[in-house]
Amino acid sequence: MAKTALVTGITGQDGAYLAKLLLEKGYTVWGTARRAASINNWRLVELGIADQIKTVTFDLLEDSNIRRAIETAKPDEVFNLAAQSFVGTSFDQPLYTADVDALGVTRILEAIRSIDGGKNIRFYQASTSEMFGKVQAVPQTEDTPFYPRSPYGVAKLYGHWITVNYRESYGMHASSGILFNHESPLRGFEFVTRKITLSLAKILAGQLDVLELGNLDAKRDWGFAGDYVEGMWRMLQQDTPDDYVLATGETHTVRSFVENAAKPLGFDIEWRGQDEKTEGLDKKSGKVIVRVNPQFYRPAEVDLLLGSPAKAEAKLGWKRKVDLPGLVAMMAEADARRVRDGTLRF
Ligand code: NDP
Ligand code: GDR
Repeated sequence: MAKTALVTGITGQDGAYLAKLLLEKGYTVWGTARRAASINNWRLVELGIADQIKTVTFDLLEDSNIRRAIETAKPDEVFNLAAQSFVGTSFDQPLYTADVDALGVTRILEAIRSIDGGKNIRFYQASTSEMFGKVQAVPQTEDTPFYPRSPYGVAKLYGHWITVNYRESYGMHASSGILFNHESPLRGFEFVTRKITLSLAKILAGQLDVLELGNLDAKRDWGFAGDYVEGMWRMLQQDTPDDYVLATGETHTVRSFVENAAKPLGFDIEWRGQDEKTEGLDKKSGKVIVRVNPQFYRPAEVDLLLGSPAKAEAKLGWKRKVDLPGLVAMMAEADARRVRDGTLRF
């Protein structure tokens, strides 16, 4: 029988890709959207699925609307992707971030538990490699101790453990995906990969002079969001709930992401200076097109993330398909086309 899913945060990057996947699998898909003057559904429009989603108004801060959303959608599976997801903002809004990313998870789990003791609804929590923070082992696995380095990471750690706790306390089918960074042409503009590809496209079109960045030496394990939503879905199809790392097993610096994104656009970057004096010169035009601005440094940084997807590969049969050069090319080309054609959506 066709299943029904409720996806919180469906207007975000992962929500849009997951909704597309679930529709392809024949699910009825309900998505939650925050009340706003106009719904921010550009990603669903870009994927051509906006009119196939049933929407319900919802905020993770409000207990009663969470219960109503679940009673209305009657889901077999709930994917909790909604979050204040920007690490930088969590330093400015730590209490809000905790309310949404930590307590919000408990609100959903309680709402699910209040229906038949939570036995008939499967739950996915969007946990994160930010929980590893100051890493205690390389590569990071499901067994690596956590040491979060931001209010976001701390809040997500609560969300992770409350999911484990409801699984163990009440026998709920609750799983947590510890996902490393995953990107796409639908990534939010404030995240570093999309900031890089969009800014370089604008520089190419003469709409921007310089791309300003923070820490160029941070290392991340970047994959493609389209691959990662497949892993989320697979977690909920298992007989037994569990926690899984999804990662590529490779790590790269922000600096090398810039170099890789610049190449297909015809730029050739040479780095000069150090730390906050670093500049990236385009050898062809002789112009500085990248500059460090300490405004984008974080009070505490996560220097290195590198995940091991071994458990997900063995137990879920999951494997990422897109590698870093493929991801960078996909994003750089999409942004160059949007800027050229004037089809950039917000
Ligand atoms: P996005 O920032 O693209 O999307 C976040 C979604 O959450 C949006 O739909 C947003 O709605 C919604 N949202 C924000 N605040 C609230 C709230 N108070 N109540 C209800 N909805 C809210 O994130 P991603 O798609 O990239 O990530 C999905 C999830 O996975 C997040 O939980 C993130 O923390 C986590 N994660 C992401 C990783 C990544 O690399 N992308 C890696 C690991 C974990 P609106 O459109 O109204 O703003
Ligand atoms: P992250 O992603 O914090 O890993 O969280 P982000 O792209 O914001 O930063 C990655 C690294 O790049 C460095 N950096 C910059 N970052 C931004 N945003 N802007 C800049 O100008 C800049 N310059 C350098 C950062 O310091 C950092 O080291 C993402 C989010 O999707 C989380 O929700 C998710 O949980 C984690 O990935 C896994």
